[in-house]
Amino acid sequence: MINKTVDMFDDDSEPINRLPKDGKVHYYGPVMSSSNANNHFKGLLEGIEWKNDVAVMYGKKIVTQRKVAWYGDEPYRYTYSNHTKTALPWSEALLTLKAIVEKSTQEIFNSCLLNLYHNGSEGVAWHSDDEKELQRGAAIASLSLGAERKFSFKHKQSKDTISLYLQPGSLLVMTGDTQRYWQHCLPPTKKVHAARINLTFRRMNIEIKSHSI
Ligand SMILES: [Mn+2]
Repeated sequence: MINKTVDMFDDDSEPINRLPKDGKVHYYGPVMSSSNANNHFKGLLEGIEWKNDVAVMYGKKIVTQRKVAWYGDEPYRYTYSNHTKTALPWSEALLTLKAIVEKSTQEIFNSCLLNLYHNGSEGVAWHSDDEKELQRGAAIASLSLGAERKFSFKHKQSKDTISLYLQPGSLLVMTGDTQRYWQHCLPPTKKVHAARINLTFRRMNIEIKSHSI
């Protein structure tokens, strides 16, 4: 554990902003007990409809080792890396986790993208969550379960880099201009041999939802 809890909150008992400029990243630390985090991790491993992710790199379609799933209030359609997904309806477990995240952040979310990283060899390259389906500037709340992993931000112009470690059961929230000015990544590492599940709660634009179901 890198950060002492006493240093994490300012006078309003809000977590401090981890970015020096052009956006806000608040790290809340764990928002549930470690046994709850562990139970949710095991439950999601079994209960989520995990699918291999498909990405297009250098014009080639590749299947990633990392698995993903997409849930929401409505069958929203979401496109990234030239691949479209339709949101599945919330499970009870996901609604429980959504309620915890909404209570901690005082924000409302209508969808959740889940990622399963089987071990440290799997990660995500530098990117911003700036897809057109997402409400611009809306909070994106990232709940981590399972193995602790390093998470990094890089400013698009200055290349300033900020890293932090995401503990099991912890919450990280990105708001404001963060996606516009910063990229983030989950760097692969040889040090981690266990799996991590990440849930990113988001706000989709309602008008883009699919009406087919
Ligand atoms: Mn992202």
